[in-house]
Amino acid sequence: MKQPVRVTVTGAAGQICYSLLFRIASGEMLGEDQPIILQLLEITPALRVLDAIKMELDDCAFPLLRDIICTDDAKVAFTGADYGLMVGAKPRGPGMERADLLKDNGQIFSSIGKIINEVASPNMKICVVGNPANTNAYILMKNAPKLNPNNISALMRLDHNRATYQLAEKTNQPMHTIKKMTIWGNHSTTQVPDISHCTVDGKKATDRVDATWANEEFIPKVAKRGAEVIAARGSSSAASAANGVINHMKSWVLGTENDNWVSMAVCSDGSYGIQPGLIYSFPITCQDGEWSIVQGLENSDFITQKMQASEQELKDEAETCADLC
Ligand code: NAX
Repeated sequence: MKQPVRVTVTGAAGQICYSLLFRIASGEMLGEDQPIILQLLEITPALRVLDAIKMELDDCAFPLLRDIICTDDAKVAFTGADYGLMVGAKPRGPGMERADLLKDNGQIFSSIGKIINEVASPNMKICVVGNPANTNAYILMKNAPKLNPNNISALMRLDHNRATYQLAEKTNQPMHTIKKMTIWGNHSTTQVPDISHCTVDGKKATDRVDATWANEEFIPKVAKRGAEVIAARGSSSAASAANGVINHMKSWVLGTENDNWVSMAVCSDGSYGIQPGLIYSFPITCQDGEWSIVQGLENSDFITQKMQASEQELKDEAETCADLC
């Protein structure tokens, strides 16, 4: 049996975590041979609810779960952590745009970044979920200079999975036959779901669907799916977001399939002309715990313009939160 790893999860008493924690503890994220210690962070008023979640985790008798630490002290939560899942933040409510959240949530990520810089291992792998996820990851990165920037990512896998479902439904093919889906950019309505390089059952997706559907229906449907769920549910996506986190971390740690890639927001190295240092979503392959941006894809002018618009939004968000960085 491997040595246990420490997984820190913030916002642990919230909606997403009510699904996420149980799936981590069951071994779905890091593998069925990987024992886990959960280090759960919440704000003080939510500690009572967090206790109840601990009781339920205990009552599952998960064989891999070695310990659960519940705390409102971020220093305790991040000490010794191997993985950090940053879910804790205010969720977007009905009629609220992500930009509205920037001020409140940016503050959380700036103070958590400073604490991580002080107590965490520079090798801790981080996935930021709390919105606006890319810019929160950017703020965290700027406040934690000891951390390797390549270990800081933001969640785009929910968008990637939403896009995969839409294409599978349109082509009437099973989900596993869809490969090489890409989401470029920001986790916002400027994101660029792109089927240009996709295959469906080994054939080019662009031969199976027409460009009007891809450009005028598919892109806005995926980009606005979060708002559609909020309108129907009264609160933001939870179980599907938790599933995205599980998929994101599993791909990163255990690797991607040979003939496929995933979408992750990572620190740009200038690939595809995107400003270095922005946390931008690219097509990504992973091996031995390291990610690489898929290189050499030819993008149409239509997609390139949209990629640049999403990049501009991230530049603007970075500008807005300059005082937090
Ligand atoms: P909830 O409000 O149910 O849970 C958030 C939890 O975070 C609460 O329990 C709250 O007490 C806690 N919290 C607040 N400040 C904290 C702090 N400083 N330290 C630790 N914990 C803190 O929201 P939930 O539905 O779980 O969503 C969490 C975040 O994920 C939101 O920002 C939401 O917008 C974002 N999402 C991101 C998605 C993505 O794909 N990147 C999709 C789903 C979701 O919209």
